[in-house]
Amino acid sequence: MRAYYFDNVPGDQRLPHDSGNPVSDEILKSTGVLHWHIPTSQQVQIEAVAKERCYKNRDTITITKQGLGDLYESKLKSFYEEHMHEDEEIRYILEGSGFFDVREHPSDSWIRCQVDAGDLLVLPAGIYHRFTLDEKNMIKALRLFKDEPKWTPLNRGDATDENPYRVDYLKGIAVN
Ligand code: KMT
Ligand code: NI
Repeated sequence: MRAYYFDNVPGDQRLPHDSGNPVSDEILKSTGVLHWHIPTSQQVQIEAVAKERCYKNRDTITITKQGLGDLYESKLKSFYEEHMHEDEEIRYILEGSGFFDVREHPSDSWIRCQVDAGDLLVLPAGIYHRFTLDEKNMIKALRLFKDEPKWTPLNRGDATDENPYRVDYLKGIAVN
């Protein structure tokens, strides 16, 4: 997985938008984002991570025009709206590629995480983020979750800024 600062240039969200400034693992770690690379030929290794981190449930999502049908445009739009969740967002990429953008605090810069098959990405509860396909327009991912899925995206705004999971997230990164 490669991470870099988003260039903030207006235009197609599917383009790389690479500012040329890489984001080190240390910086990424300070945001609470975790990542591993587990080749899809060794997918059984996911079980160890799932067990250790208590990921009990899972499903797969295929984001293509065909896979999502009538929901395609609306889903893509909502994935790219800045939001947070009250639980971790855990994705293991099985095929294809895409970009997860996470907000750095307090700079408010976007960090773009470019994911490919074999990347396992964990976004902590409370982090502001968004997702887009890239120009290849295809990603298939395993979505893991701890208990019942808490999918509800809470879009950024004054009320969400005060959400207890957001407040806890900010407290957690302050001590890192
Ligand atoms: C999400 O929550 O943003 C998604 O499930 C889309 C990305 S999954 C590769
Ligand atoms: Ni999300």
